[in-house]
Amino acid sequence: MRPNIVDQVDTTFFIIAGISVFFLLLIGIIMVYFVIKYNKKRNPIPSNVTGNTKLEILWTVIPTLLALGMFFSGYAGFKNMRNAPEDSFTVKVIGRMWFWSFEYDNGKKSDTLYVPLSRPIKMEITSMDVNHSFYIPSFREKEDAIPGRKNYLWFQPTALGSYNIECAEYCGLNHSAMYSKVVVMPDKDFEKWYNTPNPVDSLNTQKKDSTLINK
Ligand SMILES: [Cu+2]
Repeated sequence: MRPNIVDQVDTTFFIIAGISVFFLLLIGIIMVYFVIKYNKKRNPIPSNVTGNTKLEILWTVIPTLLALGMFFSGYAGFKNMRNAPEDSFTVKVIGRMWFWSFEYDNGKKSDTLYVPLSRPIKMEITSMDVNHSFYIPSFREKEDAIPGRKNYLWFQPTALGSYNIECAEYCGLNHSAMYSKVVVMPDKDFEKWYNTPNPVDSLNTQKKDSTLINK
């Protein structure tokens, strides 16, 4: 069983945020204390400090270990996120100005990402025009959609429902309206949807809509 990507991303976030807040307080408080303790009035003749080897080793080694810890925590999540399990259900994700579309192995297409609850979902991400970024905040996943290149992400749905998809890379006029949804369905409902032929091209309708917005 693979570790949960959401947990991995959140853990890394809290480790980094926790260390940052700790040092913000530690350094801030010590700084204020020293400003008061060593002000000119109390120390008319400043002492001549030339160096402290022990202290310098300490403030090199500790931050190095902390930074390595942050890196490995982030890298573990990154590696998991980019390597989909073998038995994943694959969907092609295509970014265009300014909407997302999804293509399935059986030729099914949609402008909403429908997925079954029980399968890991592998996304093959590309773009037809400019750079976009495929972002699902609830799943803590984001990946660039680049013309002529395939990028990969995967996720394991854990709850039924509908989650926002956004474009996270400025891609022109209607970038801010480049939204879609992931809909996690019960397996049976998904089977039914998957095996129903496409309705009269829903993508064409959406293309017309986005042309209207541009006028
Ligand atoms: Cu975009």
